[in-house]
Amino acid sequence: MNSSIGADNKRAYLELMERMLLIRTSEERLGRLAKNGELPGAVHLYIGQEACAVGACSVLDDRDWITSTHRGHGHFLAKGGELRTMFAEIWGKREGICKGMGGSMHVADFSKGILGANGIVGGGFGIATGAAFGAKLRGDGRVSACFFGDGAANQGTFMESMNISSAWELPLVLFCENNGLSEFTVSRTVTGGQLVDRAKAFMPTEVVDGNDVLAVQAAMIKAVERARRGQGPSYVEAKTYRIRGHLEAEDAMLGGGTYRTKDQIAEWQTPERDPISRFGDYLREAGIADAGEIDGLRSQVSRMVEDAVAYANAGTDADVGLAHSLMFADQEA
Ligand SMILES: Cc1ncc(C[n+]2csc(CCOP(=O)(O)OP(=O)(O)O)c2C)c(N)n1
Repeated sequence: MNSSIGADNKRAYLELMERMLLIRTSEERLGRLAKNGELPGAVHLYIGQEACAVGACSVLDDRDWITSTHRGHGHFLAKGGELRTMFAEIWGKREGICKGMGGSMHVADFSKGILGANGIVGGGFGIATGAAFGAKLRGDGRVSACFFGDGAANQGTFMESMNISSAWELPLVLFCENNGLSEFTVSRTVTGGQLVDRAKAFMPTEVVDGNDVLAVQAAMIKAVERARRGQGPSYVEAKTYRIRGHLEAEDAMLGGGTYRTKDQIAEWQTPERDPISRFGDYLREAGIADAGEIDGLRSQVSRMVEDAVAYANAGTDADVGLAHSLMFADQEA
């Protein structure tokens, strides 16, 4: 693994592990609940891509902005969003981070710099670029990071954001999670050339193993430092894979059709490729943490997830009347 924070910094390493486990465990729980019909609406799970959000967000602080995607739970948790209120949001409860009005695809917490998951593919480009422009105008040193998928890179707004962020030297990091899939389509069947080549025309680029949390972190450190120095945007592309379907109702939606084989999925589920098990191996082999400590994190995270399920179940259904009063920033709930 590519180590960038120094093996002596044990706490920082364990935090990376804890965050990835939190995302994995909470998403597996959501998957089971969705299967049992116990969640309102659809969920798009992030399982397999945890090292991207966690590695990237470990370099950002609360003041920095992120924009996310339809697959946004991992970004929300990696940036410091609270699990309980995220679950309550997914459950459609008033206790939710957006009062239950947004649901899974719109989890947001501005106090943590989380400008929101987004059901519009490519919708984050303009928002993240605008946040970066605001940071530049104010000179407040904030950085804006835009998470997007390889499918979103085929939206025109990708080009528009690269252009203006480059021309105006905005503190922006364009972070592409290239999992090779776009909804139910294999991306290469609808994508010309290499995505990184599009970005090279505008800014420094780096392509990393997106299942190696330390490699992601190392690339992000360079991109964020450059942005903070006022030198403009960077593009980071993390090669990864989505283990679950596009959404949890996928099998029913596809009606027996498929766009990938079980063997293709299994190729990414090996201990050497899975972002969590390989980081666990690294921690043990480097003498940073033993198996007992990692198991301790697993138990701690499982308790947090069960607590969040109970919190969300005990919540009150969203007040639909709020739909008319939450449109503008100066309106009170
Ligand atoms: C503007 C827009 N067009 C189409 C869709 C339907 N849609 C949902 S996800 C998706 C593909 C997204 O691909 P990618 O960005 O690679 O995300 P991933 O497949 O990794 O989740 C599409 C076309 C949408 N949500 N928004």
